[in-house]
Amino acid sequence: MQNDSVVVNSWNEWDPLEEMVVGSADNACFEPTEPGSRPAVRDSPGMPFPTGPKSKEAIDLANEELDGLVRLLQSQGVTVRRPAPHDFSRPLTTPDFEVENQYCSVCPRDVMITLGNEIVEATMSRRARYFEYQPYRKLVYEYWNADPRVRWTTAPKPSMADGMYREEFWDWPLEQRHERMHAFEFCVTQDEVVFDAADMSRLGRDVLVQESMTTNRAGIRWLKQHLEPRGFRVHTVHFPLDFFPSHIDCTFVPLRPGLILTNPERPLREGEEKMFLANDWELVDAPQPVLTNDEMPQYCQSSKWLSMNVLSISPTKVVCEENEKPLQDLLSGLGFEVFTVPFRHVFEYGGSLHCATWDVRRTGTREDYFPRLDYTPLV
Ligand code: DAV
Repeated sequence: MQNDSVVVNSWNEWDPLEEMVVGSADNACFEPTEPGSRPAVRDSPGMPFPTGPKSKEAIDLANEELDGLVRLLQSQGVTVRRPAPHDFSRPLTTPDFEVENQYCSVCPRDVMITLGNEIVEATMSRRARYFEYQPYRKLVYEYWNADPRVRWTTAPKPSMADGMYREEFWDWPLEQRHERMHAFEFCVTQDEVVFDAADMSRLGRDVLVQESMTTNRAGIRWLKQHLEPRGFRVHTVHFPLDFFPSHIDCTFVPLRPGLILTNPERPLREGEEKMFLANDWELVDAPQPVLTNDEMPQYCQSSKWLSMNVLSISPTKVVCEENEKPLQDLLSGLGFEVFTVPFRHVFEYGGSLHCATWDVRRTGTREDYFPRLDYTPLV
C-alpha cells in the first residue's frame, strides 16, 4: 500500500484489489416471508418455505466455499476481513413492523458499498435485513478511526411499515407483468427512500443504479443528491424483461474499462445503451449458465444468472464459479486470467462471488471512462 493511499479507496469494480470483506454463513437463517419477499421452495409450489436457522450442514458447506475464496484472495495478496458474529435468529420489533428472524451475513455487497473514500450503508428494502449493517460496524469503525480521510454515511432508514409495500405485486400474473414491464413498479412503493447497495455498479466517476424490487426512485434520488456534489454522475438503468429485478450484479457486470458482461435475457431499456456505445464500451453477452433455473439449489431465491456474478481481482484477473466452463472460456478469450472456486453451496444465501464480497480498497483513483456524455444533474 502506498503511504498516501486512503484506507478506504475503491472507485470501480476492477482496479487491483487490496482489501476485501468476504461474507460468512455463521448463524444464517432462512429469509422470512414478508411484504418485500415471498421465498418459495424451488419446484415445490405450495410447500411452506422453512423458517428459522439453517442447518449446520448447509452452513458448514457454504462456509467451506467462502473460506476457499478467502484463501484464493490471500494467495493473490489481498487482505481479507470477515463480518463479526451476529445472532440472526433474534426476532425484530420496531415501531413499524415485526419479523420473526433476520437473515445472514453472506452477502455484504447487498448492504455496504465503497464509493471512493466513502463507505455508504444502504437503507435496505426488507425487514429481515434492517439491521444487517451490524456485522460490519466493527470494521467500519476500524477504518474510520484509522484514517481521517475515510467518510462514512448511513442512508436514512425507511419505515418498512406495511404501507411501504405493494403486496399485490407478488400475485400479478405473467401477462400483467409483461404489460407493466416499462412502468418499473415493483413490491416497494415510491414514498420512502429505499435501496440495496447491490443495485449499484461503480465505473469511476459514473455510478449505475438499477431501478428494482429493492431500489426505488426515491432511493435513486437520494443517491444522486448525495453523490453528485461529490463529483459522481449517477445513471439510472432498467432491464424491462427482468420481472423480478434485484441487484445489478447478475445482469450488467463491468469487467475492465470498456467492457461489460451483459445478460442475454435482460437487455437494457432501449436508449440506455447509448452512453456505453458513445464512449466505446463493448457489451458482451454471457453464455447460458451451466445450471437451468430448475437445477438451482432448492432454497435459492436467485436465478441461474448467479453464473455471471464474477469477482474481479484486477483488470486482468477474474474469479468465476468452478463449474461455469462456458463463461470461463469466454473470459479467457477476452484476455482474462480466470481463477475458479467451487461456490454452489453459497447460492442458497442469495449470491455468488460478487455478492459475497465488499471491496474496501483497490488501487487507483477516480477516472472518467465516459468523456462523451450528456448528463443532467439533479440540481
Ligand atoms: O438474477 O437472480 C440475484 C442477485 C442476488 N443478490 C438474480 C439476482
